[in-house]
Order: sequence, then structure tokens, then C-alpha cells
Amino acid sequence: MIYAVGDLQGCLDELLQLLEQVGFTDSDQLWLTGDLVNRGPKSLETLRFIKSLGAQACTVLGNHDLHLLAVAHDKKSVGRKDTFDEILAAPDRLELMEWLRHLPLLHHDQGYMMVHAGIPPIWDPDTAAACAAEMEEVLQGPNAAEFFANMYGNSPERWDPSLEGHARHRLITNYLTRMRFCSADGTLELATKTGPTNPPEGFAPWFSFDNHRCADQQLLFGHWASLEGRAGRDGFHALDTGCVWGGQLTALRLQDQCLFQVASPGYA
Ligand SMILES: [Mn+2]
Repeated sequence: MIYAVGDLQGCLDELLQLLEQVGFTDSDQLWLTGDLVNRGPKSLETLRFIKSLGAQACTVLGNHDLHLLAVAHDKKSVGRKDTFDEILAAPDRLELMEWLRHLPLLHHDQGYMMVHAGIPPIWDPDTAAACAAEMEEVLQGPNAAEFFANMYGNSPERWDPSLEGHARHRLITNYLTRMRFCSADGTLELATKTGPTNPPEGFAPWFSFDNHRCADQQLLFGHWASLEGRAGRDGFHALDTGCVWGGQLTALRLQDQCLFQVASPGYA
């Protein structure tokens, strides 16, 4: 069986409970929507555990994972709310960071596409996969640190295939790892972090557009806890149910789309 699980953010205890609840075995696979770390209590142990699963786990990178990598590469300082000091001080820090930067931004298998935040409505599955692959090459290549130095920022806002360099890389990364609201032409609105109702004028949740070019796929994503697991549209599976904030950790068993949840006391 394949279990797709939402954002962990250091909530290892809840993950272990969830794996016990579903009866996870060596022949099962664990897919994770990213944001393995930050805000929660056990980021270091979470990374070590997921890494130890080897090929049994498949994780896509989230914005918090990329932020950790930027800090670890000395391209950003630790923020006030960041809870990953223990990773930066760990003896296996370099190994963990090398493993982390080699994770994908998009996973496509068994009729499912998984990303951390979303896919803009103007991208078809091939474009989404190609853009993710392009970023994976940057992250895994010799210029990763230079990318991290230029990763932060909300512009450009709209996709244009002729974009190049840091602007192109920043926008692809913002789509895949930070997006909540956008417009029909793919213009990003990154300032609003509320729930899906009352979107900023001219914008809507990225998955809500009728003509979304990935609407024939089964999409798995995290990042947006205030959706409370409801995208409200068939085939769009919102898996971040706010574990770190005192919600639940959610697993979707892909074979029968059965949901499993573990409640969390909340840490942030
Ligand atoms: Mn996120």
C-alpha cells in the first residue's frame, strides 16, 4: 500500500502513531508532502527517521525544507520562530542536508502527482514535471548555494516560459512550494495566508480554476493547513491538516482513498 501523509513539521510522534494505526509494513510506501521540519518539536529526529526509510519513503520539498537548506548554506539567518537549531548543530548535519537537497519537488506515479503547495492552473502535467525537474537540477548542482541566496522574494508573479535565471527559478519554487492563491493566468498572490474563503480580489485558490490543466490528475498537496483537509474538488487532496498547530496528521491510502488521522496536542 502507499500512504500519502501531510506536513510533518517535526511531529515525529504523530507520524509513528499514524504508521502504527495503518499497520505500516516493510512492503508499504510512505509519500510525504514536504515541510518535514520547523515549528514542531522533533525536526532532527524526523529527518533522520525519513532518511532511514530509504526508498520506502518519497518526499517532495516544502518551503520550510528549502528555508532550512538556505540557512544551512549560510544564505539566510535563523528566524525567530524557526525550531531547527538542533539540526544545524548535529554531527550528521552535512549528510542530512545533502540528502535533503536531493529530494524532488514533484512526484508523479500511479496516476498521482504530489507537490508541496500547488501547480498553477496554466501548467499541464508535462510542464509541471519539467519545471520541477529543472529546479531539482539546480538544487542538486554546484550552484545550489547561489540559488538559495536568490530564493527569497515574491516576484516575478506571473509565469512566462521565456523567464530565465534567478527570476525563473524563484517563480517555479514559489508555485510549487508556497502558492495558495493565484489568478486564472497564473499570477501569484503570496501575501494572503488565510483560509480559502474571502480570497484577495481577482484571485482564488490555485486548485479552484475550472480549466486547471492538471484537473485530469489526482493531485496530492500540503502547505495550506487552514483548508482543514478540504479542497472541495474531486481529485485534489489537501493533506496538511495542521498537525503542528494542534490539528491532525493525515494519511491517505492511495489504493482506496481511505483517510487515517492522528490528533496532535499542538506545538506552535
Ligand atoms: Mn509549507
